[in-house]
Amino acid sequence: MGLQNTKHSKVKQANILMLGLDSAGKSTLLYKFKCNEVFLTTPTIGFNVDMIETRKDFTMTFWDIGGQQKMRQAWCNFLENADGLLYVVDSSDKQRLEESKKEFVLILRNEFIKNVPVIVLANKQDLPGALNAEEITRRLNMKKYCSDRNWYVQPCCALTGEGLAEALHTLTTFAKNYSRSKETSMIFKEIETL
Ligand code: G3D
Ligand code: MG
Repeated sequence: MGLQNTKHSKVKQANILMLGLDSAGKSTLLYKFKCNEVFLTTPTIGFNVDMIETRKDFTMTFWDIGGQQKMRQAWCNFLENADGLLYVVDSSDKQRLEESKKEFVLILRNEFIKNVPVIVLANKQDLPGALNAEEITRRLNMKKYCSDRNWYVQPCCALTGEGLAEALHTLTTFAKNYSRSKETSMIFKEIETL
């Protein structure tokens, strides 16, 4: 009976965590998702939260967490209820890509985020010398570090909005599937305790 119910239940909400080094473009992306406009951003102290309906009856809550060195220690506090991770990279900042990878790998190793789907946004594609999605995939070693989950690397530009519709579409699909499987496994656990 319980299982039959899950088959028909609809996942309506997902929590999406936005992480990445400071200045990668997280807050600009969030504004663009929400309003399709470019806002002047100031470095995020703490975090921003916004809810966006990406499909009919499906809302995603985006948590945009500050990426400065001090804030990174607090990233792990936000991982527990995430249904998706949006990791933002400044594709033109080759100097800090290794640092970004180091932080990314640290998050992926966290038990709370095990199996949670990942979209990497290879942002700032408009800037000269920006690395393309294939190169970002290779440099972050996605195949190795994300082998236990759904993942995708989307090239984009937060200023023009290029690539953002595709990113939201893929993220919605991944997050819905993840939330559904989480719900099913919770129901199995409940049945086991009966
Ligand atoms: P963060 O929230 O990850 O720290 P922000 O990053 O969203 O505050 O963006 C940092 C700077 O990068 C901002 O410029 C913003 O306009 C710029 N930026 C964000 N996305 C893009 C992009 O796709 N292309 C280009 N060229 N710039 C982008 P300022 O000058 O305000 O620091
Ligand atoms: Mg910010």
